[in-house]
Amino acid sequence: MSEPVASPLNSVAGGNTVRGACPHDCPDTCALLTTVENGVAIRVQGNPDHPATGGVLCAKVAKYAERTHHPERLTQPLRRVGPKGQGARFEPVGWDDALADIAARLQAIAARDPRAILPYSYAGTMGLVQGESMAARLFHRLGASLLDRTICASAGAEALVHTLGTKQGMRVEQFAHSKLIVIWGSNSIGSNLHFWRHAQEAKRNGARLVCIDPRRTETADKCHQHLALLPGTDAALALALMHEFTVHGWLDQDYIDRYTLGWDAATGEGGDGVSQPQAVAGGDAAGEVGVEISSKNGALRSLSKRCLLWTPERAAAVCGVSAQAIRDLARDMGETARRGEPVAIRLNYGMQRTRGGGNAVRAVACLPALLGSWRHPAGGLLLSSSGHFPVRRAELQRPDLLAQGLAGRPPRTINMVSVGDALLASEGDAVLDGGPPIEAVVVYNSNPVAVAPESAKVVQGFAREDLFTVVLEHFQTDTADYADYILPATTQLEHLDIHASYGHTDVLLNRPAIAPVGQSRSNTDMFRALAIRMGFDEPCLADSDETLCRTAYPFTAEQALAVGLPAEAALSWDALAANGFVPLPPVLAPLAPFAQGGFPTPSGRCEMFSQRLADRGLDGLPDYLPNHEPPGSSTAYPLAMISPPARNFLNSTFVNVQSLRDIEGEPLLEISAADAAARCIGDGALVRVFNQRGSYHCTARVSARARPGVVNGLGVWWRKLGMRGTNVNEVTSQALTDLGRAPTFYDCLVEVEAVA
Ligand SMILES: Nc1nc2c(c(=O)[nH]1)N[C@H]1C(S)=C(S)[C@@H](COP(=O)(O)OP(=O)(O)OC[C@H]3O[C@@H](n4cnc5c(=O)[nH]c(N)nc54)[C@H](O)[C@@H]3O)O[C@H]1N2
Ligand SMILES: Nc1nc2c(c(=O)[nH]1)N[C@H]1C(S)=C(S)[C@@H](COP(=O)(O)OP(=O)(O)OC[C@H]3O[C@@H](n4cnc5c(=O)[nH]c(N)nc54)[C@H](O)[C@@H]3O)O[C@H]1N2
Ligand code: SF4
Ligand SMILES: [Mo]
Repeated sequence: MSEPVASPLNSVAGGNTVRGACPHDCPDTCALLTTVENGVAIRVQGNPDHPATGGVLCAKVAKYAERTHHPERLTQPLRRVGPKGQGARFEPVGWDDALADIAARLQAIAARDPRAILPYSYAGTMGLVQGESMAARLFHRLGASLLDRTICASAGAEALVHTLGTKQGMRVEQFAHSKLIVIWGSNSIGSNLHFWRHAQEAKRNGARLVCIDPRRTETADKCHQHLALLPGTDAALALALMHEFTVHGWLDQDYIDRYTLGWDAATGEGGDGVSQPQAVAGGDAAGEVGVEISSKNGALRSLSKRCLLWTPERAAAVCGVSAQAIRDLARDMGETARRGEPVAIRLNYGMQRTRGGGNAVRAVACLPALLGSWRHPAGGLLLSSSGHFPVRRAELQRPDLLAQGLAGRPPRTINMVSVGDALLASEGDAVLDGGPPIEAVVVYNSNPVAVAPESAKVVQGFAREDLFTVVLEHFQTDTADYADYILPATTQLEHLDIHASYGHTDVLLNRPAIAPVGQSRSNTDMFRALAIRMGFDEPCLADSDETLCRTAYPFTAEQALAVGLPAEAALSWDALAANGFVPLPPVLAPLAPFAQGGFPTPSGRCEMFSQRLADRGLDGLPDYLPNHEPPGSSTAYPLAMISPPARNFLNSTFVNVQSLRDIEGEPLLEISAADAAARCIGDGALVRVFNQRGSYHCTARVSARARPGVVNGLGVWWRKLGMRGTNVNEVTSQALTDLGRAPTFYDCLVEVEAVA
């Protein structure tokens, strides 16, 4: 092999360089340039022509060639011999034998009840084709369980949809022109590097930067103000900011009157809007867990009244920060807005991983409307830009095939967060959603044994001898150790795909740069092959990757109109194929999208009060909901633990790339000097982190990055590459968030002890 693999879409960017897209679960969706020599990818760089990438990649993906040509890459199908789990042994098997046996085993289960088959996938690749296109078609046709893909972003997604009406927001490049940027629940330098470039430009232009994060991150280091609040207390802070905006007259009453719903009784049809102060206070204090803090009957309709209960002092006590810091932040935001200058919030995922994460996002998402920040292109908020993309999901995924597969049975959905409980559940358990026990799991684009909460149960579930497990992977991950078959998958350098982004507003195309390594096959190719062996002859189960790419978006005026968009929303396939990226047309990604309201909610307003939530028996207004495990509420487990990403890993991806693991060293637990001293823990000591669910070992890093009362367990290590075969998810719980059925990784109490 000397040339990049031949493909109609494999025209090179110049010489031996191929244009692609970063596949990872990262808001930045960078445009890649891969240099190929003798069939080997020797270098992966950022495409300088793509403005959002600016020619710069993060340290992880700069190592993508090392990962792709890793000596431990899976290059042939494998069948397990001997017991499941860490140390499991496998033998090579031919593709035909592997696919025939897998098809036969799945069909035997499907003959009884196809819902006993669970596909388990997430965002190992964000590609629309190698993600849920052919996979979804096959599992729909089969009638398999549906997977509720909630492990990351669904609390915030549901919150945004119930407040702004959509997952849309500011254009990311506009942050460069903001005058005050609040980075809320995000470590931009580690997780959103290309946003940080714009924030730095704003800073050079005199903008003030504020970081709201329990951890003193490298991003916090570079901001003017850092509020190190306790995990899960963001809604209290947001309500206190509203309090200050109100009492100091910083509200944009004109914007509120025209474009919002639920701020005061006039726009919200009355109701007292007042939750019970004594009950709310219960959330602050130890031992008063679970006090419901407001009426859920939909009668409370006035956020202006609710926020008046949240003095800075009261929020300060809940958040564990000073009242003055809250006043200062409110003043900065309020006075900047009053001067007519743009205030921008970069809201991310940190706050979503606690019980009240959905309410917290709703509360924060109300702030730009109160200040009128949406009037400016450089003001407002950005959580996710994914709602701008006109992805033709139904055409890609063909949910219509499900009825055929189910043959009269009701569909059943399994929440991926509860996979531990689901695998161990018996007939009738609620977590099985009315369907049968799970008999087979097909895992692709995910590593649940490492990333899902409450490892003890996840491991026990995957270890079931009667469970048939197939894992499509690049490497023998912790999950692959439990497989009956491991199928070698291509990486982004070896397959075709098309991308959206949740941090910018460009569509990207990824061309294969090299031939599949070894005998590896793309996810789509493997699912097409399984469909044939299962005897499914629907033509859509044979669509090529190029056809799937062309299906992903409206590329003609007729296709745009057919999905209810104006003709000018159609994308240009030719421009995408020529450049590797194409910006969304302005009609889909406007500057200042809500400058004149136009929120796509039922009322057309920014819904501070949501009738849709009230109709579900939930609080129609955002409120502070204490954690499932409130900091300070347990004497046995006095420390709150968060487990944010390690900068050089991407979730559990890259943990096995030596050059990156060398930088991270070993699993670390950041702990404050006071908490360490109280436990006789020195810097560098081996410690055990434990609670009622389990324990794991790591190295203590006594550090000002941890605030007193909170410990930071960094990164989702591969269990087998960490210490003693475990990782941080031994202690996290399967409890869910208020909205979006999402995980509560950062709502977790632990104790820490030195290990002799
Ligand atoms: N290098 C790197 N980049 C990544 C990832 C990775 O693993 N590594 N993961 C990717 C994925 S899957 C995602 S979803 C995104 C996440 O993207 P972001 O949310 O932008 O990034 P994180 O670094 O997870 O930042 C979350 C921050 O929230 C803080 N935090 C924890 N609890 C709370 C809280 O209750 N309130 C507030 N205000 N802050 C809190 C954490 O300390 C952490 O610094 O990043 C993506 N990018
Ligand atoms: N404690 C704790 N746990 C967490 C988090 C946390 O902050 N703290 N973060 C959570 C978050 S935000 C997320 S999004 C989840 C992420 O969880 P996952 O989506 O499971 O992410 P990864 O761990 O990166 O695993 C992705 C796997 O997909 C594989 N893969 C990549 N591309 C392909 C492909 O084309 N084909 C196939 N077959 N496989 C491919 C990779 O090799 C990798 O092993 O983890 C969650 N878990
Ligand atoms: S992980 Fe994010 S920052 Fe790194 S190359 Fe991919 S998209 Fe860019
Ligand atoms: Mo995520």
